[in-house]
Amino acid sequence: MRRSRSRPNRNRLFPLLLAATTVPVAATLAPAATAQEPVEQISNGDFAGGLQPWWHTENAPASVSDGRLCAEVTGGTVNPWDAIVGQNDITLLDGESYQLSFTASASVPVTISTNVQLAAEPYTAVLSERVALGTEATEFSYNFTSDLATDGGQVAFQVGGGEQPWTFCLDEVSLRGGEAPDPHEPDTGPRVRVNQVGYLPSGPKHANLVTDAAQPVAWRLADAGGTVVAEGTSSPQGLDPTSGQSTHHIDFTAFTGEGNGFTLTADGETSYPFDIREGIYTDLRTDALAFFYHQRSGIEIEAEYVGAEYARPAGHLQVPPNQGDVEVPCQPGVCDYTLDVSGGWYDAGDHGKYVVNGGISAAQVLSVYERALHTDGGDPAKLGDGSLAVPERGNGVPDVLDEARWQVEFLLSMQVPAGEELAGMAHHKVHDANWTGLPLLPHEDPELRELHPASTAATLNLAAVGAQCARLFAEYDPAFAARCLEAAQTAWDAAKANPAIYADPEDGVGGGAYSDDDVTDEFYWAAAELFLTTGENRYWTEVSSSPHHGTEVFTDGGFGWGSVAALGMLNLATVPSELSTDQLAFVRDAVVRGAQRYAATADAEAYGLPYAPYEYQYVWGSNSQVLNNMVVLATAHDLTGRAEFAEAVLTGWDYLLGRNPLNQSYVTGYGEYDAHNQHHRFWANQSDPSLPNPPAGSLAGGPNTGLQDPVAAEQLAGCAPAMCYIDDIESWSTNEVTINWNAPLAWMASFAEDLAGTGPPPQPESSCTVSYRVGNEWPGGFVAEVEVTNTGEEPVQGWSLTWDYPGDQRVGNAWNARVSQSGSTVTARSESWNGTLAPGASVTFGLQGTFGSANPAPGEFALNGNTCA
Ligand code: 9MR
Repeated sequence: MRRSRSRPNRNRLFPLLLAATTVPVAATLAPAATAQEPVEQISNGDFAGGLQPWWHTENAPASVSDGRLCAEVTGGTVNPWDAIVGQNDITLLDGESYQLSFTASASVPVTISTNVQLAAEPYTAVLSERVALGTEATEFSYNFTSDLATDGGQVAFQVGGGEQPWTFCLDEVSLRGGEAPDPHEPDTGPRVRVNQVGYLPSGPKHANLVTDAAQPVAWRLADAGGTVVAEGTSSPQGLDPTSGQSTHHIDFTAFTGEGNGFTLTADGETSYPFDIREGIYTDLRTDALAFFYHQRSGIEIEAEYVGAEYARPAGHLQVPPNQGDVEVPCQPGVCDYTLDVSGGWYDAGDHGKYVVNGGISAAQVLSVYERALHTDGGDPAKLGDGSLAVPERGNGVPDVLDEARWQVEFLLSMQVPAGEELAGMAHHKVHDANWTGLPLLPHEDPELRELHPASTAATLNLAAVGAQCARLFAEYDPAFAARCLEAAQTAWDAAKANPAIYADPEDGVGGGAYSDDDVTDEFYWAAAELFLTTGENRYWTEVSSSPHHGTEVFTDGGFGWGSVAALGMLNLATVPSELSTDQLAFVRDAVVRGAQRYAATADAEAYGLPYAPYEYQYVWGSNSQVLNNMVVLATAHDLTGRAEFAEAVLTGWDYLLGRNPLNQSYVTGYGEYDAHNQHHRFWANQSDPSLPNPPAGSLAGGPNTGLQDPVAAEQLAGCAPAMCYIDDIESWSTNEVTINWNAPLAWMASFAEDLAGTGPPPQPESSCTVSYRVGNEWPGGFVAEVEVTNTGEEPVQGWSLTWDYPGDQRVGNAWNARVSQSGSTVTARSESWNGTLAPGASVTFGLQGTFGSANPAPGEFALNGNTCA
C-alpha cells in the first residue's frame, strides 16, 4: 500500500546518452565567470556542513577537520578507483559547459584521478584527469562540456592504487555550469487530505479539500466496494497561512461504521484509502517502542527480534575499527580519566549519545508505563513482560521498563566519578571527534569517541530520570532503584553546587551541541521528580519557588529537550504523591489550561493540528512539538475525561498521518504515502540499496522553516511553513529520526490505543444551565450575554461552552471569554482568571456578532462536552 509515489525530487527524467568512450575536453585554466553566474552543482563543497553528502569507500575513511575533508587512504590497492571520495546525485546537461575546481593536497606526493562521470555502470566519464598532488594545498580547475544528460552523475576523486597509506585532503570543491535545478514541486497527490491510516469509529473524522472554490462543495464517503455510505458538503476555510493553500473542511464524524479501504471524494478528487476501526494505533504503539531497541548501542541487534534486514553487530564496544565506548577519554584538557559509557541509545541518524536529549527520551519512555499505572483507561498489562520483541522479555519486568533501563544505565555511567573535580555532575555527551558520512554502520565507525565537559543541564536530566527510575523499578529491582536514586540525589547536589555550567554552543563537530543556557526549567523538572519519588520537603520548596511554577509552561511552541518544565508539571499532575489537594488542583489546572490552549489551536488551524508556534516558525523536529502538545491534551483528557481534549489529540494524529498540506504520513510504514528516507547511517537505503529503509514506526522530524541542511536550503527555499519538508536522506534538518521524537510518538500511540479501547467517554448527567440573552440588536448586528451556571457537585476547572447557531450568525469580538467559531459551531473558553466554576457558581461573558436575515437563539449548549439542561 505504501511508497506508491516516486520521490518528489526525482521526477525529472533525462534521456541518457551512453557515449562509448570518455570525451574529456582539454583541461584548461578556467576563464573568469561571465556576466550570468554559473550554477553550483556541488552541495557542501566547502565542508562547512560536515561530511554530508560526500561519501567515501571503506578504505578511505574521511572526516572533516579544520574546515576541510581529509581521508586516510590505506595502502596496497591496485586501481585508482579502489579507493574513492565522491559526491552523487549530480545533474549534467548535454552540451553544457562546466568548470570543476577544488583545492587538494597529499601527505606524500601522489597522482590521483579526478572524474565527473555516471555514478553507476557504465560509469561513462565526461571529465577524467590525472592530477599530481603535492604536500601544499593547491587549487586545480578544469573546463569541460558534457555530452551526457543525467541526474545520476558523480564527482569522484579516485585515490587508490598506492602501495603505502597516505592522507588526502580536499576543500573548496565546486562544479559550476548547467542550469539551476527546477524548483522543487512536491507531489502532494489527491487534493482530498485524510488521515491515511484511519479514524476511530467513535472519534472525530475530519478531512481537507484543497480548492479555491468560494462555495461549499459536495463530498461522498465510499466503502471499499465503492458504495456511498455518507455524504455532505464542505465548509470553505479560506487561505491557510501554513501552506498557502485554500482549503475546505470536511467533517464526516457522524459516520460511525467500520471497515477498511474507505475513500472520500470531493471536487472530482478521491483521497487515499483509509480505515475506520478500533485498533488503528495498536501496532504503532509496539513499532514506536521497538525503535529504541533498533537504536541500542553496545549490543548486537538480533534478527530474532527485528528480522534479518535490520540485524546488525553491536556498535561501539571498542572492537576495531570502533574506538569506543568502553574506555572513553575526555576531550583534551577536560579530564584525565576514562569512562565505560557503552550501551544506551544512539541519538538519531548519527552515533552520538547526549545526556540532555537522552534524558528526556528515557523519561518519556518511562512515562509510557507510568501513565498506564495511574490512569483509569490505562492498562499496564499491555506494556508488560512479553509485550515487546526485546532480549529481556521473560525476565518478569515490563518490557518498556527493560527498554528504558538500557538508556538509564548509560545515563548513570556519564556521571563524573567520586573523587574527581565536579564529582556527581554528568558529562554533557559522548560522540565522534569528527562528523562521519553516511552510510556507516555503528560497528564500522572508526572515529575517536570523546567525553565532552560536564554541564548543569545534563546533570539535572540525570537527576530527573534517576528519580523516576527509582520509583518505577522499586518493585522489580530494588538494588537498581536505589542506585538510580542515589545517582539522582548526588546529581542534584552537584547541580546545586555548580548551577551555571553550560554546554558550549560551538561544540558541534562530530555531534550536536545541545547547548542550553537557561537551566531553571531543568531544576524545576529534577526537583519535581525527586519530590514525587522521595516526598522530601526540600525538593517541594524548590518546585514551589521555581519561576516555572505558576507561569505558563505550556507555550504555543511546545516543550522539548531545551525546555523541560512541562515534564515536571505533567508528572506532578498525574503521579500519586504527597501534594495537598490545593497544590494538586493548582498543577492540574495548569495542565488543563495548557490543553485548552492547544485545543483552541487545533480548532483554528486549517489542518487541525494543535501546534501554532510564533509566526508559524516550525522548528527542527516540529513533529515532536506537535506530539508533545498532544501529550498535554491527552494528560488533560486523562484528568478530566473532556471529549474536546481527546478530539484535539486525534486531529493531531490526523495531521501526522497524512491530513496535512503535503499529504504525507510522517511515520514510516503507516499510510499510503509515508516518510521512508529519513537521515540515518544504517537505514540508508536511499544512498545504498543494499541497506534497509527505516523500520515501521520511525517518525520523521517534519517541516522546519530553518532549512539548515543543503538539500532543504536548495530544494525548499521560500517554502510555506508546513511545506518545509522533504523525504530525502540528506535533509537532516527536516527528515532525521531521533529518540526524543519517537518517545512522544510511543507515548501518544499508547494513549490512543487505550482511547480506542474505551470508546467515547461516558457523558455524565447534565450539570449546567445556560442563559443566552440578546441584549441589543440592529440590522445585521447584535450583542449577546451568556451566563453559565455549574449545577453539579464538582468544581469545573477550565470551562468551555459550545453551541451551534441555527442562523448565519458570525461572532466578532467577545469579552470575559475567548470565543472562536468554525462553521456554525461556536466555542467559548474561560480566561485564565475565571476558569474555575465552583458548584453553584455562575460566570457571565458577552459577545458581539453579525447575521444576515434573522438572529434565532441557539437551542442547545454543552459545557466541557456535556449537554446543559
Ligand atoms: O533536535 C535538535 C534540534 O532541536 C537542534 O536545533 C539541532 C541543531 O543543534 O539539533 C537537533 O538535534 C540533532 C543533534 O544535534 C545531533 N543528532 C541528531 C539530532 C536531530 O537532528
